[in-house]
Amino acid sequence: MENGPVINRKETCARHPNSAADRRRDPRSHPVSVVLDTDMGNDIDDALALVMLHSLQDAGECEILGVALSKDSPWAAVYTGLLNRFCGRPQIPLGAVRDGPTKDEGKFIRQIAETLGAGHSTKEPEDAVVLLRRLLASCEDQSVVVITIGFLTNLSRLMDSPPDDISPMDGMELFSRKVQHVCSMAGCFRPGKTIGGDSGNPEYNIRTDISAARNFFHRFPGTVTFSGFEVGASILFPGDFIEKALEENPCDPVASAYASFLPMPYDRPSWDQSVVLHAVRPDHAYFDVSEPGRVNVAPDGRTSFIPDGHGRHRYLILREEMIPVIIRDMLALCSMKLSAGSPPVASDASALQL
Ligand SMILES: [Ca+2]
Repeated sequence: MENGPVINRKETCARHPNSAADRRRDPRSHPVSVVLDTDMGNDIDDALALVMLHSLQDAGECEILGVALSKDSPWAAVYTGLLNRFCGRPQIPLGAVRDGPTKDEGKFIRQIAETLGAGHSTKEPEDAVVLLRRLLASCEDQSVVVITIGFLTNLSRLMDSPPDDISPMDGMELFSRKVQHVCSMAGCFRPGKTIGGDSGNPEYNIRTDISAARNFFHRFPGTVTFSGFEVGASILFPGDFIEKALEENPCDPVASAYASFLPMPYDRPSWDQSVVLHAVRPDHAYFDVSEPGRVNVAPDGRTSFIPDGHGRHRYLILREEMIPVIIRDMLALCSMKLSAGSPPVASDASALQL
């Protein structure tokens, strides 16, 4: 894994002021600077979301500054490094949670990494909070969009981090100063409804680390757009697309992971892909956006939205007629990589090591 310093990030960000107005004028000239925080390995949508970010970067619409992992398995970093290499960007810095939730290996991160020749590395990935501090410290103010598609463990710890050699700012100041916007797949905002098939339990990304979610969402003073459970649950990624991708390239690490996650063929909700689409393409109007307000995370992890004209939170609203448009664009982005990546081979295993 590449853990070296991010060189000249300030210059890069300075060239791309990255404001919403700039992007409206020419989105390709002002790519969105993205930091992704993911629980890679718990569900397959994280892998597809990261593939889409790579395609959006190919199209000049974003730049992936780094990826923080909230799943506490060493295979999460191994698999993510494999995916990044497959997509042509092995140099993307990775950071891993320490003593985090969900330590199991899940159903694809170890299996696919081993099958495709990416062995377990003896080199421990950088701490996710250190990576996040380093990335943010090197960027211009209000230039970063953070996309979180897992638990809030890393972001909560980042906010609580003290000044250090990386930055004289504590985590709260650093995050508030550098981050323009947070887009989060978390919570449930379907009035009067419970989470499908979950008997009204709190949404997974919240309930897996409730204290982190409460700490981050209640204290972060910046703007957050939530993509609730109900949004991605209504957008089904078609399993037949994966079957075709596997026919073209049996070594595709994402299609292979999809087939390893559940018995094929199956369609899967697009929770994490949805928030990526909105974060990088907010002007495409894939979704409606709620009025401003405040999201409250109850001690049991249930989320509620309190309208407030001065609030910094909003949530996405899915109109049924947009579902085919979203699926079309999601597949177009996935197609750029799933049938065109460079297949890793066992003889090249050393290049896949972290
Ligand atoms: Ca996820």
